[in-house]
Amino acid sequence: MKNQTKMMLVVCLMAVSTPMAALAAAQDYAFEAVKTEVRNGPGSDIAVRLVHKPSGKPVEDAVIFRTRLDMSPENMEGMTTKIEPLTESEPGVYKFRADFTMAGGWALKLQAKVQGEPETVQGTVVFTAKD
Ligand SMILES: [Cu+2]
Repeated sequence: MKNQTKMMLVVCLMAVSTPMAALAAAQDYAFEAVKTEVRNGPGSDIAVRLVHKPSGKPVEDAVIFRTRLDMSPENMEGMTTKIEPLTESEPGVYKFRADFTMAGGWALKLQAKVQGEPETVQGTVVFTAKD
């Protein structure tokens, strides 16, 4: 009787936790700015760190397949600029070269594939371009 109760509990927990786990997976990762304040102007280097939140560890070898840099933090969502990826400088740190055209807040929106994670990992990192 006791074992059966335990079994039921395990089955119930699995039923409850499985969809949650699937949802949580991509959210277990966060992009953050290495340095929030960056130089305004063309050819400005910026860097983001990809972190696995539960372990706090940097995530290496992620494939960042889509980026968009726009001024949505300043209510200028339509104002975008060119950004090109540079090589991963240290494990989990991804560098880019951006052509900032205005001082102020810029949002870098990223989509990435992480090894062992079937879902697309998404993130937004806000930088402040200063003259
Ligand atoms: Cu602007």
